[in-house]
Amino acid sequence: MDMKRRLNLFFLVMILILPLTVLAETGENLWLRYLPLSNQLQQKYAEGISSLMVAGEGAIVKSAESEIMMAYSGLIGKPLRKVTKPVAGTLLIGTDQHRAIRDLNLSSELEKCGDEGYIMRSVSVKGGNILVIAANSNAGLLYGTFDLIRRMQTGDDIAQLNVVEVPRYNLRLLNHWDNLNGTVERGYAGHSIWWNRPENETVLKNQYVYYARANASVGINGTVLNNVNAAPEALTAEYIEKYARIAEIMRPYNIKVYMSVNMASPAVIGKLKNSDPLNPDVVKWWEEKVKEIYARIPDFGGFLVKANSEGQPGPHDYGRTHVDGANLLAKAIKPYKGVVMWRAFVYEPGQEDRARQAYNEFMPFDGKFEDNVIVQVKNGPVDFQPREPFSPLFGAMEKTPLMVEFQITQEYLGFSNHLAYLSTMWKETLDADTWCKGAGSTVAKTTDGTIYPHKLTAIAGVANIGRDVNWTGHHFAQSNWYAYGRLAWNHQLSSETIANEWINMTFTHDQAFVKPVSEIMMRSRESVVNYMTPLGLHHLMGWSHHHGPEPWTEIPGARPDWLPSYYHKASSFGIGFNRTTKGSNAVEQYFSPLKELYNDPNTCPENLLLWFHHLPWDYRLQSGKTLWDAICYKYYEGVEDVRLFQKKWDMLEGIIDAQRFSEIQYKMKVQTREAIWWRDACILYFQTFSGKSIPFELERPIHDLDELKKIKFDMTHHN
Ligand code: GCV
Repeated sequence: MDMKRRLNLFFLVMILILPLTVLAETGENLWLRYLPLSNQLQQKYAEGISSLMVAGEGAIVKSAESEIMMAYSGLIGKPLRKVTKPVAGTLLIGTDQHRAIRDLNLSSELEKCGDEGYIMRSVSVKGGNILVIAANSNAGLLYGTFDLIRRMQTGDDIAQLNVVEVPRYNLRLLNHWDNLNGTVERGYAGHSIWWNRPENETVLKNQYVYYARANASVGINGTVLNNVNAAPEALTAEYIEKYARIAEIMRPYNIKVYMSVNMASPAVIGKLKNSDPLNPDVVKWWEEKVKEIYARIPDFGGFLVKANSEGQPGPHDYGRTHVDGANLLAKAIKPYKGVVMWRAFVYEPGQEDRARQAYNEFMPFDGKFEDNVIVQVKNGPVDFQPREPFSPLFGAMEKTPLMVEFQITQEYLGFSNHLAYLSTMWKETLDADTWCKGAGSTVAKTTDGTIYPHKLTAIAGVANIGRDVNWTGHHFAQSNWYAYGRLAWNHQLSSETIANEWINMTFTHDQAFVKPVSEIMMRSRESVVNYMTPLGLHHLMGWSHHHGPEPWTEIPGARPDWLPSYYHKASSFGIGFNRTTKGSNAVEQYFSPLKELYNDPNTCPENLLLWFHHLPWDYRLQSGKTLWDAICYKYYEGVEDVRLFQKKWDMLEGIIDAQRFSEIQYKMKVQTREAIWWRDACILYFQTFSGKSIPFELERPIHDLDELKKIKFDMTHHN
């Protein structure tokens, strides 16, 4: 080929490829993309902030400084000049220990900010304004800086700010269910970012710094690096060293590391005779282990424990109690200011309603734990279902601090294949009224120190992060990581506000995109509930994979409380779990007037009806529909929703980059297909009990029940 033809070919290829690369985004930058803003915004912000003065020192302040420099030059398109004296247009970041901040007389307001809060305020000086971010600690400065960056990323006005922000919970943690062999329990975004990594240190460090920045940007200040189904080896010198290296990278972002521990560790790795919490050798072993950890990680956060649950060892193995186990660790770690998060996720197969068990097991221990123990309770009484009532432990345990555990990873909500924005689900729990001290005693207020003035307050979210390029498998699953952090910081934020922030930062400011996408997100969780488990149904999924529908499961030898039939109790009479006073009486664990409200099918919220009641197929709902018809309509509504989401999404082509657009488009196809799978499986199966026909105006199922029962779900495509 001659030179001219080669050149022509080269230009042709470039013309074809260039737009694709320009338009491609992998999602790896999360919501911290820092791409240039519109000219108008750039001009506006550059007028407000043109220089930076940092009155502080230390690694965390350095992180704040480098973040604002990076964000500014990316968003505004020019570097932020550093100055040593504030002048009009200066962004001044500092603590009260520095003169430049002291001179502003902010101390009475800083008193409200506590350890990690901050003030952000415009102050007039000669020739204009300066913008001040002030805090009592470097951590507060970091969070204030990220707040300012978020405002710029979302196009907010920053001209006359007067902000005081204080986090609602002291400990705002991610829980990684990552195994030391690199797999992730219920992880759908690839293998663990922490364990069994062949990459070199630099590659890992870059990834971990990005992780730390993303977490700090939403206020997350702690992370548990290994699975609650904990391998005893996590406590060996080898892993303590690995923990220490990660802690070094997290520290400049105010993130502490925590470890899940296995209660049999003294016997398994310490070679003691047993792991009995009252055995003096065991007590000594834990004391020495804690000493070893703190020698390497002076700011180590503490332990997370799953004991005597789903086969994990614990104090019951020796006839001891949860209190014995938790206090053993608490005493060992107290001199170092560490905490113990002891999980209340416990249940045993047997006659008793599983939804009652955690309450029954933990209530007798209220007030018996050491003051550095906090009991970690899943949001609902069973297990992270698409909809559950809140756990009755909230509000009931007064003398012991409780923390809510949410699941960010979508174990029961379609893995990383379904678009399900979970903020609305978490708000439902946080805003739920427990009535423990009369009206307005929300779950949030019972756990954040408002109603019960515990000093130790915390919240946890089971992470959805893996080695996938976009971190979370589905691009929209990033919004759940983001939303969890924002709610952990301030549970009063609305889900819509959070969604809009995230869309603006992650995709575009274009309202033609923001508005429909926000509507999709806000509706999405309810749609999943409708096509999986409407009207309070729960636990209808396959017993091992937890993904597709298997309401019919009968597995010889499997635990009866793991089978869907235990939960739906469908028969020719009707469907639902009777938890009223005439049934398992789980309603008694709630405060009045909730218990009475739940007990009566006429007052029970319709979306929890079959959680609390077993009702005949002909039972009439408020709408006048029979129960059977209402179930059908709900399943169909869920499917119609996701079809509509697909249509809305298709119309947005061209507004955002082609790569993320088409990857999301593909996932939406999968979601619709699976929603139909759920609908058909549940309706056709329940129909074998109800004997009724599907309402005439609804389309016919596209599957056959026998064919559905034969589907063998293959997990390999979903990890
Ligand atoms: C970490 C559910 C999940 C398990 C998980 C458990 C827990 O049962 O299916 O994978 O184990 O919850 O929260 O401990």
